[in-house]
Amino acid sequence: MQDAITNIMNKYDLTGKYLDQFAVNELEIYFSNAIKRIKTIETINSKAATIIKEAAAILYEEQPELLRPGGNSYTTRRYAACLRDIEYYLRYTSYAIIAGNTNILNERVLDGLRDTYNSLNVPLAPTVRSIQILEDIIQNELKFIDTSDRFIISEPFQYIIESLSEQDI
Ligand SMILES: CCC1=C(C)/C(=C/C2=NC(=C\c3[nH]c(/C=C4\NC(=O)[C@H](C)[C@H]4CC)c(C)c3CCC(=O)O)/C(CCC(=O)O)=C2C)NC1=O
Repeated sequence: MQDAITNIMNKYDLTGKYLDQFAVNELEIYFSNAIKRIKTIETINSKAATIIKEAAAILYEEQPELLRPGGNSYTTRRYAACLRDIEYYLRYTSYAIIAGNTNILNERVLDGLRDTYNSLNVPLAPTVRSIQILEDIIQNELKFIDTSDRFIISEPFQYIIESLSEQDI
């Protein structure tokens, strides 16, 4: 697991260098929006259950066929699995947001996920959509104005979306 700080230190440790101006600039960026990162995870933590419910409601309103016979969320077992997956995405993005680094997503969420989904016929497009809906809900809760502040939130969600959307080679 890595965060913005260990990420920088690892690089400098590899070459045995002190933290120079370039490293300091990177660290300053991280610390300058730290309060916003904390605010974001506090919001996620206090509203997680509602956020997940709302995300699912929007997804199923847009794509009601998922809930019908033949749909991947049909049966309470699969419906519950889908909501649990949405919960995973919310929780792990909150870790990545406070870390200021997407490394944790590779290790804990994305490794092998596409293959698992493909083998279980979990459709990727509505999964990707659910992740975008989660981001939209959180952006809407926080209402940051600056693009760089909005990026704090979008970074991990877009990272997961890109990884799940990658074309097979
Ligand atoms: C922490 C990292 C992590 C992730 C991300 C994860 C995902 C994950 N989702 C799964 C299943 C599933 N995932 C879904 C999800 C959906 N179906 C839909 O219609 C929607 C599009 C979507 C919800 C948005 C469903 C329905 C299943 C059950 C599929 C089945 O067993 O038929 C499975 C197969 C094993 C299981 O059912 O538990 C995994 C591993 N597991 C993990 O440990």
